[in-house]
Amino acid sequence: MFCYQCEQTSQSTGCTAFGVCGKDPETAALQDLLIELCKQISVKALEARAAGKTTRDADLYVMEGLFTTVTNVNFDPKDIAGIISRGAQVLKDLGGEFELAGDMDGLISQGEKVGIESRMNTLGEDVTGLQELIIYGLKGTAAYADHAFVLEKEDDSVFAFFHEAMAFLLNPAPTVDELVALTLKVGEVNLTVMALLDSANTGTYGHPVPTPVRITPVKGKAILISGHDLKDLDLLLKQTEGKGINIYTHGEMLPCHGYPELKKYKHLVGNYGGAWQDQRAEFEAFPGSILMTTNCIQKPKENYKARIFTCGLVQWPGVQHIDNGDYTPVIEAALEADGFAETEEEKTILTGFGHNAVLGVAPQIIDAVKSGDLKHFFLVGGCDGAKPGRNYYTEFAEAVPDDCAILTLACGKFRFNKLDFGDIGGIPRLIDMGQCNDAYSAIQVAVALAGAFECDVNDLPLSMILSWYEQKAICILLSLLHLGIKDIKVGPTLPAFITPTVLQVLVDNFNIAPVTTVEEDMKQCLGA
Ligand code: SF4
Ligand code: SF3
Repeated sequence: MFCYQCEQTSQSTGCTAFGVCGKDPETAALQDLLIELCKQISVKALEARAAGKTTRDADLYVMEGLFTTVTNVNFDPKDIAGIISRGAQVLKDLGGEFELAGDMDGLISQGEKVGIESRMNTLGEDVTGLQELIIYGLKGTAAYADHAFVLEKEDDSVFAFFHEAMAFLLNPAPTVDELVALTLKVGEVNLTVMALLDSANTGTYGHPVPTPVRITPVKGKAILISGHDLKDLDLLLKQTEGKGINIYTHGEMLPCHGYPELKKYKHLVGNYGGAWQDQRAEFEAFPGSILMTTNCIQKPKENYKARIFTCGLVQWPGVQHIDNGDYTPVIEAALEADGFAETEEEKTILTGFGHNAVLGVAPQIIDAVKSGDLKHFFLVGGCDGAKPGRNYYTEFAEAVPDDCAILTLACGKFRFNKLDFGDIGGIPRLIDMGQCNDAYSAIQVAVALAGAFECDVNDLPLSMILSWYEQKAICILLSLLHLGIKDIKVGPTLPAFITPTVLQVLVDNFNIAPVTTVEEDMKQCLGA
C-alpha cells in the first residue's frame, strides 16, 4: 500500500505497511480501486451530460465514493468491495466497462495496480502530488456536499465539476500549470458547497445562537453522538425523547448545541470529551452507547465494541451499522448500560457563533477595533490529531495578547476551548464559530469586516493559523487560496504530497508558511 493523504502519515512520507489510522493494506488497495472507478465513471458521465442526459446515479456514486475514502471513514473491506461492484454497474449503465476480478484477492491486486505509486514512476512526484492535492480537496468537498445532500440541498454544477475534475485526473500528460489552476477551482467549488451546507444547516435548524454547553455529566442513561451530520443528531433526539436517556455530543457535534431546532430538546444535555483522537479512552469510560456519524472513527476497543454503532458512510468491521435511520439498537444499548451515577457540578463552554450571530454584534466589534480596545483577530482552527507538536495550538492561543480575539472552528479547538479567555467589553475573546465547514462563517465575517473597514481581507488585522489532519481541511485551505488570502500559517507539519516545487508555487503566490515557534509566528502576525 501507499497512502499519504493525511497528516499522521508514517514518517511524514507515506503509510506503506499499514495505515497509522488503522487502515489495512487490503482496504487501502480497495479504496484506490474505488477512486479509479470513480474517475472512469466521471469520464462517461461527462460524455452523457454533453449529450444532454441526466447522470443521477453517477453523480451520487462519485460524491459518495470520494467521501468513503476520506481518512477515518470506512475501514471495512467487504463493504468497500460491495461499493465497487455497484460502481461497475453504474459505469456499465453509462456505456463504459471495467472488468472487475471475481473475488476479494483479485480486487485487491487490481487496486494495487492503480495506486499512487503506479503514477509516481511515470508522472513524477510533483505532478502526482498535485493530482493527489486535487483528489484530497475533492474528497473534502464531497463530504460537505453529502452533508448538504442529506438535508436535500444540492447543486448540479457541483456534480458536473466533480466529473470534470475526476476525468481530468486520467489525463496522461497534465502540466503543473493546468493542475494548479484545477486546484484553485476545487477551492472555488468548495466555497459553493460550504455555502450550500450552511444554508442546509441553518435553513433546517435555524441560525446558531451563542449557547453555553455543559461539559460535566448528568445522572442517568446516556448516548454519545460524534461526527458532523446534524440530521443524524436530530433523528436521534426525536427517537430518544421521553425515554429517560440524555444525549451528549462529541467532537465536531459540539456546535450543534447552538442551533435553535436542536437545542430545544431538553435531553440534549451537554458535550462529553474532546477531539477524535482521544476517543478510545473516552468511549471506554463513557457509560452508555455511542453513535459515529461521518468521520473520525478509530479502531474500537473490545470493551466498547458492542455499544458503538456507525451510520451514514462510516463503517468498521464487526461494528453494527445502521443505514435506515432507526436508532433502536443504539437506544437499547444505552438502556442496558449503567449510565452516569452522579450529576457533577455544572461547568460550561460557549459555542454558537455562526456568521449570523457574529455579524449581529458587528457594530460593537467594529467600534472596539476603531477604539483600539480590540487590536487583532486570530483564526486558530482546523483539525486536531494525535501526533506530538499539536500543543503549539494550545500555546499559541494562550499567547494571544489580552487585547486580541480568537476565532475558532473544527475539532482543533478542543486544545484550548476549556480555558477561560474572558472578554473585551462584552465580546468574548474566544469565539467558537462551529464545525470545520463553518469556515464558511469565518469567511463571511472576514468579508463583512473588510467591507466595514473599506479594505482588502488581506489588510484586516486578522491572521490565520490553521491545523490540518484530513482532507476536509485541504478543501478549506484551497477555498482560502481561491479567495486570494495570503500569509496563512499551516501546521503542525506540511502535507507529504506537497513537494518542494509545489510548495514554492504556494509560497510565491500566497506566502503560505509552515508554523514555526509560537513566539516567532506571533511576532510576525502582529507585525512586531
Ligand atoms: Fe496513513 Fe493517513 Fe492514509 Fe491512514 S489515511 S493510511 S494514516 S496516510
Ligand atoms: Fe476533526 Fe476529523 Fe478534521 Fe471536521 S473530526 S475537523 S479531524
